[in-house]
Amino acid sequence: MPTYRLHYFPESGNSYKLALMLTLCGQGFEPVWTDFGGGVTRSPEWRATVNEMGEIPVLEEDGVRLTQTAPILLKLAGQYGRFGGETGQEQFELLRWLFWDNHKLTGYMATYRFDRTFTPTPDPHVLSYFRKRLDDFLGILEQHLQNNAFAIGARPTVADFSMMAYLAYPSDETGYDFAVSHPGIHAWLGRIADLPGWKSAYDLLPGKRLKHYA
Ligand SMILES: N[C@@H](CCC(=O)N[C@@H](CS)C(=O)NCC(=O)O)C(=O)O
Repeated sequence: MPTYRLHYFPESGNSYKLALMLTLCGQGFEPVWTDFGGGVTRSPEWRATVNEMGEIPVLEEDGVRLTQTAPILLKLAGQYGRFGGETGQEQFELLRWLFWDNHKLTGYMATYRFDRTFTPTPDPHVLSYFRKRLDDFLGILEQHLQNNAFAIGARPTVADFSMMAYLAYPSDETGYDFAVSHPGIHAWLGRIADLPGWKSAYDLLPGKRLKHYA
């Protein structure tokens, strides 16, 4: 069994993707809380010794540092034989949603939520630009989930964990009440939360929180 250490901060949906995948695969990890709000990941020392890309999360597997959640999720899916694609077509679909998530859904939701909720004076024009883009992306996901139980069909995969992570935080952080605005997304979040062993982000990622302004 490999030993895992996860460098994270609790509000990091990207960290939640990995924490949830490890948990659902029955793997424990040592949580390494990181002072993101204090600027640690911007320091030259952290970038030189932990992640040259200046990003959280970092997953250490038997001391080897891994970054970028999409390839890490795919690697874990292969290692544990769970939540991956089983055919070439499924693997293609899985990658399609992972790329879309990283570029569009997570990319915008993470930035929107951070600015909206965890910064003292967000620029309303910037927030409104992000919100407009997100409304479009969430509409696309809603439409897809009206016809599919999970991202690539009938069973959950790492594409679901990637897309779900930022949407599963409390609505006073995301600024969306999906039960009201996006019933398909709301029902899909419920299906993921019903998976055996599922835990919320703040259950899996303990420690000091960022100041909540919104
Ligand atoms: N594509 C990366 C995104 C990681 C990411 O953006 N992490 C955030 C925190 S959740 C971060 O460290 N941001 C620093 C920055 O954008 O400067 C992944 O999937 O791991």
